[in-house]
Amino acid sequence: MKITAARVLVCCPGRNFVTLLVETDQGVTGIGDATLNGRELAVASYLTDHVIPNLIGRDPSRIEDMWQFLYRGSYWRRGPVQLSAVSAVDTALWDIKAKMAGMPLYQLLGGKSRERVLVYGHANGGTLEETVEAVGRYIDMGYKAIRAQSGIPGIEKAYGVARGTLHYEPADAALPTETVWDTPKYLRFAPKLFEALRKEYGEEPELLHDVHHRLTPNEAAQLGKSLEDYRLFWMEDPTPAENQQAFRLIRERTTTPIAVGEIFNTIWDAKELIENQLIDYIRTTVLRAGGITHLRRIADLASLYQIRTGSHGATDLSPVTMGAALHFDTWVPNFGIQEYMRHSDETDAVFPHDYHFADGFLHCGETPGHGVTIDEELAAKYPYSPAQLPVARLEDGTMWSW
Ligand code: CS2
Ligand code: MG
Repeated sequence: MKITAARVLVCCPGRNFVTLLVETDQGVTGIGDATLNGRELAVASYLTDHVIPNLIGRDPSRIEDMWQFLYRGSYWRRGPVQLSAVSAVDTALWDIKAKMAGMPLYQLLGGKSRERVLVYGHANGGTLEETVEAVGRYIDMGYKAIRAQSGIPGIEKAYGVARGTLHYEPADAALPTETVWDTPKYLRFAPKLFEALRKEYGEEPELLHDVHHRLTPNEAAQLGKSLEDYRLFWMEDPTPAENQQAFRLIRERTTTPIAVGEIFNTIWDAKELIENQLIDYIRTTVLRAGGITHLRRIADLASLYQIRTGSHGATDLSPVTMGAALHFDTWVPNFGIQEYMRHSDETDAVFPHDYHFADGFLHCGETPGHGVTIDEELAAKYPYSPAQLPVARLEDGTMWSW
């Protein structure tokens, strides 16, 4: 079996997506997602100019060897651009293998470990009251787990809050929107939000919260402690993880569970966090961390330390990633939860898929492969539109982590 052609499609059905199609001499095509929010064209070029010429004529069934060739074989390795490209190839090759086998992808991984995949949705509001209401709407839709983000008094354009009634889409302008951050205001506000949520909805709904790398380790420990009474499912990205040891300071001072890893690209980014049991959930995804092939290694390492998976699933990961992730989630023994930020109707129409939501869970389909395709004709109607993620500064102008 041989790869005969590969193509990159960039489209913008409501937001930008980069999709890789790998064609074979058996007439089977595999599809992978290569979207890197705000840096889409860098990955498209990495694929088109540097990866695709290497794919032609190779055997697509040699997934592991291809992974090693593209990662180890590349002298300049690691980072989000390379690994998003490698992930797209890997996802497309698993799609091809499963289609050739006539099986849904989870079967090739070892079969089902569960019947359905617990997901969390995104509730947000401009004020505490609006956020409480938004969480109620998610409960009404059947969600068992809900992430709550809120506008914060005195902070303009807080992370995670949608403008108008639209879903939250942070990449909102061709050049980054400037936002302002204030840690003391946030630390005073956050416990009030979760106190109000528990008061309104009781003990049962799982509540999650994303700190989005904004705090120092000590501040993160303060936040974690102040939220302990409200029993969060997790506190996400409490501090940047470049220095993995920083999490020791948080871990030693609070029992609030910690989730990290949506921006990680390899097992090396998570190694110390996992081996020292500094986190509870690892958020690496099929798309950002080397496809199914590498994510499986990360999940296996995590399983030795009773750390569970909680894959990133924001809207900037295309339905192709969601489809592949759901097969992974259906198989992986140490599954925790899957993020599920709903795509817009335009996005869903461009990427027909066989997964579906019911009663707070996503169910992957039984179509051979990962179950997601692309309608190329429709995609062509939505050309690429430049959009970058915002940046954050402190009130005095200092650059901060967004
Ligand atoms: C987030 C994302 O979903 C999450 O947890 O942190 O919204 C993140 O900001 C985007 O994926 C950035 O592209
Ligand atoms: Mg996050």
